[in-house]
Amino acid sequence: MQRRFRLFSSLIILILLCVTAGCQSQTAATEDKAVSHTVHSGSVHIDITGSAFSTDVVYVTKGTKVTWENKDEVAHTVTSKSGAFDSKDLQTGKTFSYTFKKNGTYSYYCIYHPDMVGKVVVTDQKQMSMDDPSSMNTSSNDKENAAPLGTGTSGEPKQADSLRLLPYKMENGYKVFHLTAEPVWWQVKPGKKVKAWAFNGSVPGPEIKVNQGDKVKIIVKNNLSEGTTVHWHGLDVPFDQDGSGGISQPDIKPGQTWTYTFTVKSPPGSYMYHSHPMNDMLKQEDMGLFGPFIVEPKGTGWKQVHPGYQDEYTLMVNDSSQFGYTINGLSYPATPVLPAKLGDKILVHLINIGMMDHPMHLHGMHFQEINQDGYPLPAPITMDTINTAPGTTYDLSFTADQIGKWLFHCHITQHVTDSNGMMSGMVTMFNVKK
Ligand SMILES: [Cu+2]
Repeated sequence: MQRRFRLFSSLIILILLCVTAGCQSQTAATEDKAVSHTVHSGSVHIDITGSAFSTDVVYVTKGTKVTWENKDEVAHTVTSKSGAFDSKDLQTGKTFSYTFKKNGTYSYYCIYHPDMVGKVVVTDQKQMSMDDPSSMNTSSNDKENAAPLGTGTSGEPKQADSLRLLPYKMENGYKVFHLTAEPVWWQVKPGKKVKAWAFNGSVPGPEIKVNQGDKVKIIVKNNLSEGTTVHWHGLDVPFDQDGSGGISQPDIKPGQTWTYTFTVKSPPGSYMYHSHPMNDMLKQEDMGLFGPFIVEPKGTGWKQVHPGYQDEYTLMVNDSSQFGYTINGLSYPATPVLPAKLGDKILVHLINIGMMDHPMHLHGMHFQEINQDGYPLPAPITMDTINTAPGTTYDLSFTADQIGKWLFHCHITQHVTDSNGMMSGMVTMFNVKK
């Protein structure tokens, strides 16, 4: 009897699954009908940047010359899966061209980064419609690209560490910032797009940079489907501005806004903000609702107060189940390559927003830990590996005294290797040039 019931329930689940799958493919087909693609002739240029090809799929006529240019700091290859062409190692600034003489679909990838994929479709047609069954296999990619991928939504300029700086307006002596919590698609690395809940469309949320002594007003809009708040982690704020849902304030309901007002009293250093609702805190942080909060010295920047700091970078390490092991929401090779000139003094704001310890190790150079949780250490400690703990922030200082591409990565091997054994996850590098 029990066995028959199990068989019966399996059958019901199977039917339900089939029905759901059927619905999904129908929706995709309806959306695809509206999409058509220009077919290029003559020559086409594809950039390689951020460990991705600038165009996933390109449609060309016979005789078209396609040129790829590597604008990344690391070498890539443009390798055809069928063996039709192979650029071999394409160093920074180098190009590779191939003229397509036969109709067909040419898939290609980078041998060092198998997630980097692209396609050239060679056709006689002037316009490719997605109704054409020969091009249907590319539709899911195009559809996902059309989704609002997390790129920052309030005009935040992107910085070298790939974080976005949150702009502000001065109003009655207050620096006024706007944050919106909203669902977005986030690209962790080429080929890995996941759903995220983000501030202003990016994971981490935009970097808030203020000076010690500033009066700030931060207006938070909740465009999520559930209540949220924002907690100013490590900053000294009055109790009613603490942002702990159900303790210092009610959750901000969906569609509502809340204004936080405080004076920045904490010393110059690294802090952060993250959602802190009454319920679902684990889910909200896991989905990406956090960002860095950097306090700069009063009146001027670090560069003036500590003469010699030419470069200032913020790195947030995370191990969320949604994104995997990331630095600034990205997994190697999509993580930023941090530029420096030989002799530069570099300040790194290092923040662990994950659930695990991450011993971050620097190749080639030693750094000094100068602050922890924003406060200066009595004496800086020189090291090359710092074990970062969940919820803790660190300020590191070092001089770029050797030319090279120096890795900075978590030293737990599982956090920097994917299931195929490829380097992935919590890896970034400082590119020190003359
Ligand atoms: Cu780690």
